[in-house]
Amino acid sequence: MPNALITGITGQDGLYLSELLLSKGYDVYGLIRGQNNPKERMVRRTVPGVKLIAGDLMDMASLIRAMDTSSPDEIYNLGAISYVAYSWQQAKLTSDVTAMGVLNVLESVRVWAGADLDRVRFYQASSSEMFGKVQEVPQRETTLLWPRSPYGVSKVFGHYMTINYRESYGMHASSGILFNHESPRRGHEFVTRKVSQAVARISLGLQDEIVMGNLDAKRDWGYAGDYVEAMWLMLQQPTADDYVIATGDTHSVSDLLDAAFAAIGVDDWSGYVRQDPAFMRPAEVDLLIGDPSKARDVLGWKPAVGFNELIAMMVESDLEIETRRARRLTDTP
Ligand code: NAP
Ligand code: F7E
Repeated sequence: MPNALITGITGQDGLYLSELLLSKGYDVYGLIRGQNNPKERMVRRTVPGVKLIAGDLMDMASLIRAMDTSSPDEIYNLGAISYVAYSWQQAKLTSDVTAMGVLNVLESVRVWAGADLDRVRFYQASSSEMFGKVQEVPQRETTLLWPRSPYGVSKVFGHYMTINYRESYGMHASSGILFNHESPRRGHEFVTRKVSQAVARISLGLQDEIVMGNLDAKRDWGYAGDYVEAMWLMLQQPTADDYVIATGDTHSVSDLLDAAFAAIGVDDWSGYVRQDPAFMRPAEVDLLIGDPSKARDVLGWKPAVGFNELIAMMVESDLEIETRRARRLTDTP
């Protein structure tokens, strides 16, 4: 069975993709950064079959060592500084990791594989944030890119560098332009998880309100478990290409609040939600909605989990987590 190397193993998608590849019999290697990474225990517990390799996207030597250790047939480059709001605060670091990190991986593969480059397949985690100030609705593979944040700009660099390695070296390098995808494993900094956790805590009487930013922004939200299937499918194609992965539906942040509060039986959430300019962004992406027809026609991919089901799943999971946490606190002598 093939070997796969995943960067970003500690993230939401790294975990789902590892589970998928392990279930298919792959030998899975994950790049983990930092000395004593606090998420290492969680990864070892959640996906014990994954072999961890120390490395950093900013350190090309460590990437070449990771290639040597894992001898990958497939490389999934999921590692990034991925929180858009944070990318304004650390624009240079975001560029070093999220933009230059892609070049470092591509160049490591090229140097390491040498004459056997055609044996390796590469996936780049591109993003709907590249569409930014959208020039077409819905957005598709050919839509002009107009990023609105240092994160978006970095992803555009990685996207075109992936295409360039495909065109320059004939590398099997594909780019998945994924729209927002969420799950109970989503980081707490992202709006869906922030809301699902807060709603669960409000339901349990542990919190009084949620402080939010822009409630009018619209996103095409899907389920991460569905989206990692699309990543794998891209690398099984005879020819590398770029694909939009999306549901084709869009919802506002207000709709997200509707769905999350409905899951705990609350119709009118106005008394629980406060807005604060601190959560507004210097430049917002107002509307994202993807056209996934190429992925459907070529890959045979379609999402299984819809918006309301996704948000209900996240609230239910956070209710369990917060209940357990509250019990542990009352049990403490
Ligand atoms: P995530 O949960 O934020 O995970 C990001 C991963 O990148 C973490 O494992 C993190 O490791 C790792 N990382 C950060 N800096 C690194 C560095 N210098 N060297 C090596 N690894 C580093 O992101 P995700 O939601 O799983 O998304 C996966 C990828 O898809 C990202 O590239 C993201 O930009 C992209 N994407 C995500 C979405 C979405 O809606 N989720 C949509 C489109 C594209 P630590 O835990 O050590 O920080
Ligand atoms: O924001 C608005 C915010 O941080 C969604 C990343 O995975 O998807 C993600 O990027 C929307 C924005 O995700 C709050 O202004 C309002 O309009 O959950 P988010 P994102 O910025 O769309 C793309 C595809 C990626 O590639 C990224 O890596 O929600 N919003 N109030 C808020 N957002 C947050 N985080 N917190 C708020 O309080």
